[in-house]
Amino acid sequence: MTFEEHVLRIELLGNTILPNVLTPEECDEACRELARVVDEERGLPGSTHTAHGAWAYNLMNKARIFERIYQAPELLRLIRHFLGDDAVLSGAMGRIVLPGAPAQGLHFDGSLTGPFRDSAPADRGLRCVSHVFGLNVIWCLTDFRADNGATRLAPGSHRLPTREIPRDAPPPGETIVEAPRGSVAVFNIATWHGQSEHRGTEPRVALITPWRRSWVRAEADLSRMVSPEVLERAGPEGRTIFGFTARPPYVERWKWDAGAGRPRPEWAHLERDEP
Ligand SMILES: O=C(O)CCC(=O)C(=O)O
Repeated sequence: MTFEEHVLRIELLGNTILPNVLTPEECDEACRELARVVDEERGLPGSTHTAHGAWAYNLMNKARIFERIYQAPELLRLIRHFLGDDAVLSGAMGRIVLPGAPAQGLHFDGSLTGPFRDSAPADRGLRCVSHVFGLNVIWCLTDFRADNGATRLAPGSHRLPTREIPRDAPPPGETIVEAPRGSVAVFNIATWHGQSEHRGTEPRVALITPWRRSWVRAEADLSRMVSPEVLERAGPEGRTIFGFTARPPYVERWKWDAGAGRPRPEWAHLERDEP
């Protein structure tokens, strides 16, 4: 599929799938490292481990393989087409879904921190869907199949301003992402989606790395979490990817270097929040 076809799919359906973004060896390595992180964090106070699986967060700091999440040129091109060259990584998560896990309820993203938070009475319960505010990105580290907890999507739902999702039956046209490992599913965060029931026998493993426009609040402030070595390896784009350049100034504007997301060198003594 060409770049233009992926763009059209995201515009019309709300989603697309990029094949072969990771090699089988990279998928194996990412699965191993994610299992290690999950094991290390199991049992920590507040950890997300349940009988049905686990989440892990802030992965760019936890193994070199996870730095691949912002190093795939075809994915970055698509993200920046919809969200701008200053798009910000909004989370660097991993998720293991175990056999037997029930389906996750359909939902849309951005309702906690982002543009679809229900707040003002004057909104009359509607969300703004005229533009793309964010894209969710799901990296299939194992094959995604209809029976193993793959992500289900309601194509076209990204265009609906309503905040209500019908619960009595699957929405018409609901699809399940069926894709070989190494593929990446990209969808508008306004799309109704959720992980499907896992009726298979092996864990379903994914990285989940949403992106936001620079002026939309991210799910996590990665600029305060990224480790200095990881930031250094991300090169000149790193400060944009991790959201430094999206920061509002915390000193007077004329003392602020917007391109770096910190006070100008003359005002470096005012600097705060460096990782
Ligand atoms: O794990 C999945 O398939 C879906 C995860 C999800 O719904 C989300 O990241 O919002």
